Amino acid sequence: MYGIFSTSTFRTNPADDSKLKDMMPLLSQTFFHRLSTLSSTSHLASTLSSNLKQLSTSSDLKKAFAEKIPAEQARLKAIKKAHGAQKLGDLTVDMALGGMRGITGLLWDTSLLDAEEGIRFRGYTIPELQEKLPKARAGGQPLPEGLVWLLVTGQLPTEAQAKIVTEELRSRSEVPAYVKTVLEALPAGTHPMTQFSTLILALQKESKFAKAYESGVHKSTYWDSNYEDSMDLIAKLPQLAAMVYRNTYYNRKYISPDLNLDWAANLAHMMGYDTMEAYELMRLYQTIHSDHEGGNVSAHTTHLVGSALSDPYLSFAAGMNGLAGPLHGLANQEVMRWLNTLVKEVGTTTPTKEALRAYVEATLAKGQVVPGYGHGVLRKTDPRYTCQREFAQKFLPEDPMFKIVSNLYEVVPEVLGKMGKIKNPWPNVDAHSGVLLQYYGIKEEGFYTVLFGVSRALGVLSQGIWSRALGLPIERPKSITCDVLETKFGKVGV
Ligand code: NMX
Ligand code: MLT
Repeated sequence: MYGIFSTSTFRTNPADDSKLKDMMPLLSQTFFHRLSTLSSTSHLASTLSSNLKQLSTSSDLKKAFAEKIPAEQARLKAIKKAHGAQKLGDLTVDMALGGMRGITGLLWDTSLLDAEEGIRFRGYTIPELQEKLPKARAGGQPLPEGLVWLLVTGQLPTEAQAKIVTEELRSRSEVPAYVKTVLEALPAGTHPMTQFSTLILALQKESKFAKAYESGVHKSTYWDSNYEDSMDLIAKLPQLAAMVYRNTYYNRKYISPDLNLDWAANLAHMMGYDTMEAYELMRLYQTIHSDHEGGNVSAHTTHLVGSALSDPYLSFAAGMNGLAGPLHGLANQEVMRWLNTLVKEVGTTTPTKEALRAYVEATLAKGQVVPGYGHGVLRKTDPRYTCQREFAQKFLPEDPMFKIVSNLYEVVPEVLGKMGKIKNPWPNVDAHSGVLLQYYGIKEEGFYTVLFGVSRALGVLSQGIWSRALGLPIERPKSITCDVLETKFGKVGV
């Protein structure tokens, strides 16, 4: 048998397909109505190209994507021709020495971050996505599959189109048997993110992009095998993640996929969590962590490595190694460790605000960061924090850990602000996610970043196929030495 679990129960129902075709004109009309209402209420019009706004009635994601390519290629060419010599900003030495902060140097179409407002995915805010993307349950959380359609095509999907992505991912989800061998060969104590990244790399032998390149395909077709790899990888990631989870914390007692479930619910299921609320949380979690424009470490790394025409497995694994850093995605693990230590040290799950303040101050006094606070671009509370807070207010308002997180929101910004150097004292996405997970029983914080990583694939791989379709070049910024700086601007006494 190929694969770890039998997937023979899964079949696409051909009757469903023909029903969908019949429904398409009606669904298209509804979608067009939704889109036109929306473009007057958001700045969608300015962020989507005219090509991407054209309605697609395609019942196939790859076809819908392919239809868009020629016009987007032409658009980029025209932008380069007309505006190529325009300036995007002035570069200072501080910027070069300060982690390239404030330097605009990347094209990233799937999302855009505003310092005050937060993230927009193809022009839509998180509350807009919660309202407009198809859902598994009425009034519930968005299906990440609908987000994939949006990120790849630039258009909100119909219910039917989101379902098509669910089916496409199911059909690609089988994980080769050797993956389990690789996983179980890793020494006990290997961090879940290292396991996750290793499994992604192990799958690289499946790369259709690498094979196509080796066989000498024309560069105008790179997007095709890149799409195949990206969708194969997105489809398999829930199972890889769940295997890492069960390998690390549950004695290798793996749980087979339930191929009747959607992509995110199946992840919760394979981890061992089968309640409606756990499914809903996973759908929300996987939606909101997916993309945060191009400059964050995981996105930029995936993009950089991909620019060398390394295939999606190689480039995404590299991105995951960046996500595993404590100033980036590992912060969700660090937040939960920090909260657990807080409860242990103060000796109660209902600490006063004074006790919280003292704990935050003690953290800073030790020369450590307060995890979950601050951001490289955002200058307000992260809307991803806010929507998780709303979820908590609805489903776990009395949870002691949620109450601690709420009280910290009232204490930490003031303490951090007093340091005088932090540019954003407000909470980011990681300040909240662990509290929701622990409430539903997922208490193993060492695994949290893997969940972030599964979601991040949706954004960075969607952008990746566009990068290949647009023929974006290999990245190669210029670096500089201290000697050059001193020669150029003068030696400074120390
Ligand atoms: N606690 C303590 N000090 C902080 C914090 C914080 N949460 N955030 C920033 N600072 C310090 C920072 O270390 C720097 O100090 P120094 O000059 O001594 O090096 C100073 O404030 C100025 O930093 P900023 O320019 O405000 O922030 P920067 O853009 O350099 O870094 C982060 C952004 C996110 C790396 C930083 O805010 C941080 O370390 N936060 C805590 C870790 C975290 O939550 N990371 C998750 C980010 C979101 N994600 O998912 O990736
Ligand atoms: C992210 O989601 O990637 C983080 O918020 C970090 C960032 O945007 O710099």
